[in-house]
Amino acid sequence: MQKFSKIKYEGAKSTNPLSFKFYNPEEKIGGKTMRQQLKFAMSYWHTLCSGLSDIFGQGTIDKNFGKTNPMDIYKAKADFGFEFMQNLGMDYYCFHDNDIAPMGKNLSETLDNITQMAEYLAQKQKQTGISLLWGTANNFSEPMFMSGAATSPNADVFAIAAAKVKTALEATVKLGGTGYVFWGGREGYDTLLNTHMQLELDNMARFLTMARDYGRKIGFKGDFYIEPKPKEPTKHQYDFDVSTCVGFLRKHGLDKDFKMNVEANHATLAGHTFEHELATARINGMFGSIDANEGDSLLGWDTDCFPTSVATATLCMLETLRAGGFVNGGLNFDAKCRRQSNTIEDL
Ligand code: XLS
Ligand code: NI
Ligand code: NI
Repeated sequence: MQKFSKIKYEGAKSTNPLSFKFYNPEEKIGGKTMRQQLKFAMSYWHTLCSGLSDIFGQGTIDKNFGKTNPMDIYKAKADFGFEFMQNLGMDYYCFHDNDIAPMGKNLSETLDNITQMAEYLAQKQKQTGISLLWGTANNFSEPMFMSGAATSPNADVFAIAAAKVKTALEATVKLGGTGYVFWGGREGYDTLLNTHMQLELDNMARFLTMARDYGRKIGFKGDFYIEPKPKEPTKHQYDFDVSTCVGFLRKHGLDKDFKMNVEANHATLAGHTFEHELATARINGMFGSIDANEGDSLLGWDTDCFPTSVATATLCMLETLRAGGFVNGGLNFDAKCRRQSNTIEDL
């Protein structure tokens, strides 16, 4: 599937579309190389999993990499992904548990697949020197998570979500990840008429506390992150914006272990600028990591476009420098191609 080789810095005058015009990894800016300053990361889900489907149509690109057996498909994704990162000169990646391994017939088989694939990724990291920026668990796609995970009214769902986080944390620790993300896509509600909001928020705090305690117990030294988002898919999400999350974490004594993973398009969905959210995290001592993307001012959802606004990117990097630069965090491209950009070159 791979049709290009290493992408190089060729300068602003280059007409080669597969070259860097301004990103010169070894050039020093503010005492660090651009490579250290920017810490680019590949999102496993968009890059290696998304077939570019939308609610009106099936995918336009096949990401099975010529394989049919489930485990082989996921190994092929990893093989392609690491080659892709090497060609682009990316040093980091981020994943959800479900991105790296196929679902099994039951929960224990699914968790087992994740653990097996983490072994495979560990080998790939060793061969290439590429590291894990952060891991997470997908506790929103499967039907059982229709009313949330940690805030589901069903105790079994809470337990399954916890088991998935446990395994994803173990995989993150095994792979030396410096972050662990919680994005609560369905942790919220659609109507108060059938929602016990206080119980749900307390359950979310219990869930995060257990995850924090377990992570520290198994040797996770990195940062836990909350990734705020006000809506989509749920109408009202509890992790609305950075301010809301800071208040929640302080209330529940989690502010020493948690920081923010700020996503550009989530900021704009909350009615803020990206830099506002980054500055709010910074002044509260919770500047952590960034999901780099952009929205479309005419569309009211998370379009996950690649960032193209030089002005916004500049303000984002200014805030990053003001915060002292990335420590455990980095710039994860939580961004995907449009449906029509369905070739590997587009990627
Ligand atoms: C969705 C989120 C998601 C998180 C990881 O809107 O951005 O992709 O980054 O679960
Ligand atoms: Ni994100
Ligand atoms: Ni998002």
